[in-house]
Amino acid sequence: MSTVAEMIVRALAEQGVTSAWGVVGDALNPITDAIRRDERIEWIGVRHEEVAAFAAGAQAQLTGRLGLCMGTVGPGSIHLLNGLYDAKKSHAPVLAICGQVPTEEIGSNFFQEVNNDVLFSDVAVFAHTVTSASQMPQLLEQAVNAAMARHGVAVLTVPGDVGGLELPKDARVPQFAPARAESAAPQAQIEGVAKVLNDAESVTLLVGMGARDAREEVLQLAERLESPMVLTLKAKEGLERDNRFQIGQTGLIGNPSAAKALDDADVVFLVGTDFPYRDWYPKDKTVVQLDQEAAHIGRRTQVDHALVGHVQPTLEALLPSLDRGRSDKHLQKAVKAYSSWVERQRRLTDPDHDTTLLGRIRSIGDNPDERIRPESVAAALDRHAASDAIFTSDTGMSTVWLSRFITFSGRRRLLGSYNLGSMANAMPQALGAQALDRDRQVIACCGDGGLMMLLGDLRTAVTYRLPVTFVVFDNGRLGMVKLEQEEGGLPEFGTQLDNPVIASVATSMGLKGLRVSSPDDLDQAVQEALAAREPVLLDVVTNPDEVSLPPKATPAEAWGFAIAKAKETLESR
Ligand SMILES: Cc1ncc(C[n+]2csc(CCOP(=O)(O)OP(=O)(O)O)c2C)c(N)n1
Repeated sequence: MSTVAEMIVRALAEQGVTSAWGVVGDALNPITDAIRRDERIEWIGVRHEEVAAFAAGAQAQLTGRLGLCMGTVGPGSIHLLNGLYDAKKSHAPVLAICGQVPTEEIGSNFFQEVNNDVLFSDVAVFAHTVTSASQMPQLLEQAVNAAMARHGVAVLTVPGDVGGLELPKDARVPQFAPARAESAAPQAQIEGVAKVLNDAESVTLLVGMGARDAREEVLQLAERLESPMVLTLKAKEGLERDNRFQIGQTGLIGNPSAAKALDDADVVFLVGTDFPYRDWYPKDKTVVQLDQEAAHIGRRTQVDHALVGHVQPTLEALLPSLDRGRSDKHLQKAVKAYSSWVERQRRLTDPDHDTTLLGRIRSIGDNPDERIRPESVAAALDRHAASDAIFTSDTGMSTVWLSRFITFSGRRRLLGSYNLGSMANAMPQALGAQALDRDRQVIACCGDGGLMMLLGDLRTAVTYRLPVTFVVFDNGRLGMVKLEQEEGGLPEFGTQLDNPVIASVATSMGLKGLRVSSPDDLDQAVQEALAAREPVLLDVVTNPDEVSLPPKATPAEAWGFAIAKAKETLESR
């Protein structure tokens, strides 16, 4: 005889789930007890359920397998929401098992009762409540199949009295659907696109994470077309290394050579990307888009020629039809511009070098020379991190520094809240990554604002022996908002953070806490933090005035920045 809860846990363990993240509580008791007895899934009890959902989403993104998180009745489940939205928008298959009031009370506005099927209806591809044992295993199968096939969130709500119900004697063993086969776009589409590409003088590729498993084909495409390749942030991992065609990112975090290469091309070829920023697509180009989802075609910019299929088999079918022997002028121009931008960036990490306009504007305020530049922190991490390190970055300026200074050579991986754009993601995602493999180096690049939002779960790293390196860009600010305000010509308001000494907080929470505030000590501190084989928090006091201007700042933004600085200076006098 087995129960609903036991069936769920057994089936999930057999599906490859290795961790369950959540906070225990009444309605979940039969399920968490089944986890305890089964022993194949590690229970990781967090301090806030949002952390559970972010961690499960991180695991799903890194492995392609199902992530699992749990929240108990009402508020415990509501707390999952933000992390589940991140999973949804990152296309991560995650199952959330939520508690519910006893079945006889459902609908009576009982204590803590929330209608989960309605609550999760926007975030989930499947959200249903199990009210009897006879619905199993069908509801579980549908939930897992929906999450896996539609790369999204499934929510299974289990009232307290249902988890412990015995299954009927003839209950089936759950069976999950195999993955869908990858298919190429139709031949007629491929032939049409081959002609467009062969006729074009210059082609620039914008490549997203949909192409991550097609590295060889994408490189061959760039070679055949002599095309510069702009990578989205999410495509950096896997595609940046050993790639002479790549010219970094575009968009707010990007670099001017990427935007220019897109502007200069006759044809822009979007490969496996849903890059959302409309303003950063070039105008009046012939646009080709390859995506496995027909619904993604043309939703960011007008598209002239569509290829609907998976990237790898479609490019494999397209490549033989592309002419060889094209001029490499367009490629060389873009690569040269990119290399000189990289060199200028590298000089920014040199503390003695600040001759830029930005540096001069900054010096209107106060003398920043003694403070650590965040760029230098990212550059030091890049130098000393392992070639297979997993990086996570918080929404905020740390994502900018990471995208510009951390290179994704070797087998490094990268996670962030790059589609939802939630703060506080880096720490929980790092916990999720580390629980998959405690021997692999995991580095969380956290904003001080982001870290403090879910601070309690630093302790989870200690409790579960997750030796993450948390690096805090401690600028005492909501830095990205400060930048937005200044670009809009507003004086800085509401962005200052009255932080405690974050390293000391970490120490009292049982982590190794290190604090560094002088540029001279930075490199040594980064090495020491990365060498620790325990949870460590490196609190780097960085210069809050260090901002990054977008690669194509409009005159209005540049003026706004100058005016804001002048206002702040006058007001401080
Ligand atoms: C949950 C959430 N709240 C608010 C925002 C808006 N927001 C985006 S970045 C940011 C500031 C981030 O500050 P911090 O974590 O200190 O990083 P910094 O930009 O200073 O590096 C804010 C408030 C958000 N994206 N997510």
